[in-house]
Amino acid sequence: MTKRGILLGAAAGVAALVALAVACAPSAPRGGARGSVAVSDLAVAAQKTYVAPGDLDEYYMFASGGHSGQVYVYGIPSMRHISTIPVYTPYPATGYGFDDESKAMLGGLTWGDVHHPSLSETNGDYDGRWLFVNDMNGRVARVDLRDFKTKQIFGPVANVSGNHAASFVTPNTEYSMMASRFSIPIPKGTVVPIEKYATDYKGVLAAIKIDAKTGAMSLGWQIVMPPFDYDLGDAGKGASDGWMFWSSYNAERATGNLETTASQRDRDYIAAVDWRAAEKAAAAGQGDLIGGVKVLDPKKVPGLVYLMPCGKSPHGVDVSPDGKYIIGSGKLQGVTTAFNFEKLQTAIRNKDFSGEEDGIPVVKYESIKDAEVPVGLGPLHTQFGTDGWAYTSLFVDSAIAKWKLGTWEVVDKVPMSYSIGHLAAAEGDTVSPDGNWLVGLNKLSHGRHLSVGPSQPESSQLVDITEEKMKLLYDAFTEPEPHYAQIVKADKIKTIEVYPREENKHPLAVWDIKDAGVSRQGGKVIEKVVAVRSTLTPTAIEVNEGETVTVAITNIENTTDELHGLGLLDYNVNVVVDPGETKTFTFKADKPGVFPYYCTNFCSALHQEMQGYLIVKKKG
Ligand code: RUQ
Ligand code: CUA
Repeated sequence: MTKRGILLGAAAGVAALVALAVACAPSAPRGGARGSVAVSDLAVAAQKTYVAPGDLDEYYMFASGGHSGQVYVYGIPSMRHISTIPVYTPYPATGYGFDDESKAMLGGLTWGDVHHPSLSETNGDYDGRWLFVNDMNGRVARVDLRDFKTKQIFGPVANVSGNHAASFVTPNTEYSMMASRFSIPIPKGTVVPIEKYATDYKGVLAAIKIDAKTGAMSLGWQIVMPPFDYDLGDAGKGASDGWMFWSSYNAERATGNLETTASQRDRDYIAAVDWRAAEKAAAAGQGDLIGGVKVLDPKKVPGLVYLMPCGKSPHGVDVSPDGKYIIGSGKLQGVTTAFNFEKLQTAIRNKDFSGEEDGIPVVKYESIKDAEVPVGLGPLHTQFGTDGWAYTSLFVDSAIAKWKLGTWEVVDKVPMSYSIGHLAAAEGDTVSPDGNWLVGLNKLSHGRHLSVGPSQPESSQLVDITEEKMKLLYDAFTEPEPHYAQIVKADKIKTIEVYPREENKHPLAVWDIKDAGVSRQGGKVIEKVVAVRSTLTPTAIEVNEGETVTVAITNIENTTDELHGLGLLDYNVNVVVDPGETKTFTFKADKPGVFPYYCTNFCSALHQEMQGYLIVKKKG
């Protein structure tokens, strides 16, 4: 039963809960913040966010974990942390980054900085297949939502430096887009003095092609750009399908103390890219070979890129659900600007330009702007609800503003407890947002939780947007650092809990304990291990000092949640295999002795007995 179903069906339970909340409230205002909140409001908030034992949340929220390198999965509306998906950083809890397969994917980097999760889309709607996430180290990863596992890390991509403005997908997941935040001389490895920044450093916009069947990523095309700092992006949809928008700061092309040097001009730019034209130009073989890949130059291939002037140092750029408006937020302003896509097309057709930057036409601001919406100070990001409602996060004001597309009136504001960065609405980046939940992803949280010392948690706050007035319902303390999140209806995600045996094509998989054991091939030891309650077979592995050992472990269980692990002491080995899965790990047996290994995941009454010995025999 859904959360809402439960609420309707179990009226008696709700009444009891409300009574409880009312009874508790008078003694509650410990933190002081509650003092002004009416008891009835607390009761309603409790009722709306309460998910009873055994009941399920309505939505998944996938939140970026910033420089933790991971993605965190929360349930909405409970805000409960359900799972961690390791992406760019080893995660001992699932053995990620310890087995040969995930180690190879990480490629020697043991950290990543994840900013923008992007769910795959079909016709502009989340389709529940994959989640793409960027890393500042020029990479994008694909998480399969069938098993919530990272399946591919693409990159570091040539020429792209500081991949912040990523991993936004196009409405049919044709591409995941990326861009340089830190312009550098390209190709990477070139050294040019910083004094030549304005002319010799370059930004790069890039599209990663996504295979429609498998989700496999490959490089689509790249465009070389002036040395601005490309910051955020959003793909056009509906009316603007086929276009991509990237915000940037530092139109000054400044270096040094950017806080001042890059805040001189009144306007920076949003780059509007006709990605179908870029696709065509790349397919026709246009572009210059830089860093081993073809890079399109807008000077030589006109019609690819236009620059839209936008209020001082824009951060977020967000396309409305119908694709008609592009909302650009100058973070040093008190307004957010709504650009009209149709006007942009007209201006391009009429060459209604106010200048150019490195051969890229700058479109006249007045010709493409529909409104400057007085949302409040420090607007960063905009999300959408139903009926043209828009919600803009205000970092400086520490609030969310609610306003209407088309009429541009600001109708409500709700204070966030600490400076809000991104915000995420239920199905908020799709062509049809749900308009019920909104989560503010705050940058600071101090003071609203039990103290944990100087290293404070991050906070996220759940807001109810079903009524005219927004209502703050709930505080949660989220894993660092939630830059952005996407919220998808739970029933769109179809998971498996056991890997079907016929899908396991691992060459070293074994399904019967009689096939487990050692073989030697060209000086290498291959050990096939079977994991099933409650034995790791074989229970002893004998190798010679100096040999390279590859252990392939197959979990032959086909029961939900029957995971087994193999922790090998003193050799830094820790793998976990899910039911039906095979993983390998390789190590050099360079320490003689007897080393216990054991199952790390509690799996049965005799889990403790699931153990064995690696015997490394001394040379000579
Ligand atoms: S950012 S607070 Cu890394 Cu998306 Cu806007
Ligand atoms: Cu297998 Cu514990």
